Parts: sequence; structure tokens; C-alpha cells
Amino acid sequence: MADKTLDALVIGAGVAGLYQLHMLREQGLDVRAYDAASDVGGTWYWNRYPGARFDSEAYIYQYLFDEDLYKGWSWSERFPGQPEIEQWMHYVADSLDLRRDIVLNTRIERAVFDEDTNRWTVTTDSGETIDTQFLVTCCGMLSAPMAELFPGQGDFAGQIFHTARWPREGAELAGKRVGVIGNGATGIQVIQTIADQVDQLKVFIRTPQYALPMKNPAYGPDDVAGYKSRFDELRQNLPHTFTGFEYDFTVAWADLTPAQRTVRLEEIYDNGSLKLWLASFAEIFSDEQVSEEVSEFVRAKMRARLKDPELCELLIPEDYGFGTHRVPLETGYLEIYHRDNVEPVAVKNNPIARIVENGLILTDGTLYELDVIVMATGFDAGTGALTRIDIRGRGGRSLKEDWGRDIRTTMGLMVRGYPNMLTTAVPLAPSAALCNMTTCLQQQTEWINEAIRHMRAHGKTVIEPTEAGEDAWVAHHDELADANLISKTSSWYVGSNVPGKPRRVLSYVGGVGAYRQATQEAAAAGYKGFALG
Ligand code: NA7
Repeated sequence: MADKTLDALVIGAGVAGLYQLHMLREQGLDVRAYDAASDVGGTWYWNRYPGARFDSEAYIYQYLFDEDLYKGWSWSERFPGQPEIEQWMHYVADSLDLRRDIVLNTRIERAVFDEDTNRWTVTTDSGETIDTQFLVTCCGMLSAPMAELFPGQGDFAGQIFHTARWPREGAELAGKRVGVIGNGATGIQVIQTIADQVDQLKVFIRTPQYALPMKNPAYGPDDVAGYKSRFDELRQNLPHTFTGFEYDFTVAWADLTPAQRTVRLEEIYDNGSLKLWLASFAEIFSDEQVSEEVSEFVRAKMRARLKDPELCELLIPEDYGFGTHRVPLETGYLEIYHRDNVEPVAVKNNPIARIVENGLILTDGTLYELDVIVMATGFDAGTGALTRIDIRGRGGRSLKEDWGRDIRTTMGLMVRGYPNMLTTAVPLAPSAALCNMTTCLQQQTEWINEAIRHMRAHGKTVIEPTEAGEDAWVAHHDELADANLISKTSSWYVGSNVPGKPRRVLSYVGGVGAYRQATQEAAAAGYKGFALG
């Protein structure tokens, strides 16, 4: 006998979880959201490292289901920092009166499906058991940190932080010798923020990154009124663009002369956003020649800012195309390496071997003495949040084992063998790789909400992908993914940052609009690809 009985249990109280809780409650379900954190916010609760901020424009990283909610919050700048974003998440939770149905400081450890009752028994880290018909996972795409990477981490006498586990009380970095491992979107934000605060900064760089300069103007009352007045337009357009951003691919490379292409690239570069990546030329994802030309455009911009050839070699990518890894936005990042207290350390051919009491040792034996180590080393993306829970589907099958062999989902919304478990931010749906996350998550949570409404209206108690349904989606996903240059690279986009993880392009690359259409068509056809009973 479980301690509690629910209609639906939502794991996570971040962007997806808050909205999912709201919708399911509105349709009359007895639902609770559980979160391991001490407050709501998800990503914006955990990622409180120095310099954490949006790379999506604030006015599109928004819920668009409620005009009052949208207009009731005013952003202070185009790409605000984490403290402001976290406050906004609190504003959302409070405005929708969600807190009374959120259980904080509680991690879900196990979920077991009962084939006789078609219900889940969920166990928390406090030992509470909850019997629930629906298990809805809103755990985030990038929430399982790669935090245990090096032998000897426990021996370090200083402080060691993964960026996604930054202490709430902050960390004292002034006057310290700090090492940052990793130069992805996160590492770049940390590095450019702390360089002038610390005594010495060593940056351990394995793979160079294309980075674009961010333009981040403060917003005055007119700017705020301006974007708020466009609410209907944004609500109309965002779900249909390729990446859920405001901008989209509109011009074909082949239709422009070389001079026109340069003009277009310069103009878009000047926008100071991810637009160069997500709305210049779609061919950067499919055509090696276009990829190379746009990559060279970005390299030239980076080269012009870096003073010496050695830095160029270390920091400017040559062996993969612009946009096939996550493109970070930066503010004065490249120039950081001209500072006397900053030293980049190449670790591609001389990897970090271990952490020791007083620092970090490379394979060739070089010791870097450090007081603080910042691990900006990323996440087990898409799968890690769920495989770190012991999830048991039909016949006791384990999601960790299933995804350890082959990462499959149906539209990123369900996994065959796990009935009544509805998922967001998992592989084979559009995701952080190529999507404004709030746009994708609203689509996914709304689909889940409607699926549950449909089941209740038709007296159905169980939903699960059919074998044919899942096969078809995986095949469709792979066909698009294999044609995309992302599939030729190595990064979290294909799971290659996690030892042993089966390789697959994690994010659906057919576009947010196309995904929305496919999922809505499946629903309209009586949940084609799913069996309801
Ligand atoms: P990323 O993009 O996965 O970056 C992780 C970084 O850490 C990257 O530079 C890695 O180098 C580096 N890394 C990881 N392991 C090691 C080891 N063992 N040695 C040296 N360097 C290492 O994570 P982020 O947190 O920056 O960004 C994740 C997403 O969060 C981002 O895309 C946004 O959507 C928000 P590598 O490239 O693997 O050689």
C-alpha cells in the first residue's frame, strides 16, 4: 500500500514541470510535482555559476499560453542573467499558485510499472511511495552533470565545483588560483566572468569552439512595451519556426551571389545573437561547402580579435563545421586570453590525468597548482536525468539498460515498454541542441496534457507506443539526422561525451514546426503510433 495516491506525478519543477503541473491540475487531475532542489526553477535553480545567462532572447524564452503571465513580467535586458531568470521562475510558480502542489527537497529514486493495474509505484529518497496512473518526466535535457570524471577528485584539498552544482551561497574566487575545465557554452560564460576576479586562471581546453559575440542592451520601458505589444505575433510564429526562435531560415545559399552572401552574413553577425547559426543559411547543416564557407567567415572574425597564432590554433575550430556543436555567445571572451593572469592549457594531446591534493596533473606529468577547480564539463544529455532513476517498465525492464543498448523514443514523448510514462526533454524530439527550449517544452507538455485529456474523455487508462509507431519515428529521426552534418561530429549532441553511450543524434533535426505538425497529426488521427487501452 503506497503512502500516497495520485493521478499524475510530475518529476521536476523547472520550465516544463511548472507548466505541466498547471495544465494537469487545470483539467482536474490530482497531481504533484517533485523536485530534488530546494526551490523551483530547474536549470535556472541549479546553474547559478558566475556569468550564467540566457543565450535565447528573454522575450522569447517565455510561456506563451497566458497573455497576463507574459505581460506581467518585464525583463531588464536582452539576455538576462541567472538571478533574474530564477526570479522569473518564482514569479511563474507564484502567479499560477503552483507551490501548494510541489514537493521540494525530494528526489525520485525509483519508479516501477505494474502491468496488472497499469499504474506506477514511485519511491522518493525519503522512502515515501506514491501510486500514480501517469508518470510525467520533466527532468530537463541538460540536468545530469558529468561531475565525476577524473581519478583523485576526492583527494583535492581545495574546492571543486561542477557548474550545475554551484553552491547557493556562492564561492569565494577572489585572490585564488582557479582552473576551469571545459570551454563549452557554460565554460565560456564562467571564464569571461571570473578572469578579472581571480588571481590566476588556467583554462583547460580540449576542443576549440566557434563563439559569437553577444549584444546585450539593457531594456528600458519602451523596449519592454515593444516586445509585449508583439505577444500575439510571437505566440503565432515561434511554434512554427525551425528552431522555436523568432528568426528563421528564409534565403537559400544558392540564390545569392558570393557578395550578397557576405552582406547577409555580416548583417546577421551584427545582430549579436544566435541568429547567424539558427537563421542564416540552413545549408550549414547539410552542405559541406556552405558549412566550410560560413565556418571560415566566423573563423576570420575570431582571428581578427586574437593577437597571436598560437591562441588562434588553440581557440579556433578547424576540423568541424560552424553550428554542428552548440554555438556559445560570448562577451569579450577571446580577449580574456590576452590577460597576464590567464593561461590557456591545451589538453587534447596531453589529457588531464588526475586530480591531486594541490591541483591537477596532465598525462605528461605537468602539475598545475590550484585552489579551486571549476568543472564546466557538461551533462549526460537527454538520457542521464532518467537513467539516474531506477525506472522499470513492462516485465521489470530497465530504462537504463534499454537506453544503454539503443536510445529510442516515440517523438520524445514516450518510450515503448514504459506505458503511461510521458516524457519531455528526452531524445528524438527537438531540444536544446537546436531549439529555444521553452518553445519545445511547451509543445511537448501541451501534447501530453491533451493525450491525458483524450484518454480520460474516452475512458482509456493506458497509453504506450506501438512497435510500428516507435520504429517509424526512430527511422524518420535517423533519416533526417544522418543527412545532417551534426551526425558527423563528436559532442553531447551525439552522446559522445559520455563513455559507452550509444551514438545517436539526440535532438530531432526536422525543425520545431515540422515536429509540432507530426505530433498534432498523430493525435488527430486517434494517437496514431500509440496503443490506448
Ligand atoms: P558542453 O558543451 O558539453 O561542454 C563541456 C566542455 O567540457 C567541453 O569543452 C568539453 O571538451 C570539456 N570536457 C569534458 N570532459 C573533459 C575532459 N575530461 N577533459 C577536458 N575537457 C573536458 O557543456 P556546457 O555545460 O558548456 O554546455 C551544455 C549546454 O548547456 C549548452 O549547450 C547549453 O545548451 C546549455 P570537448 O568538447 O568534449 O572536447
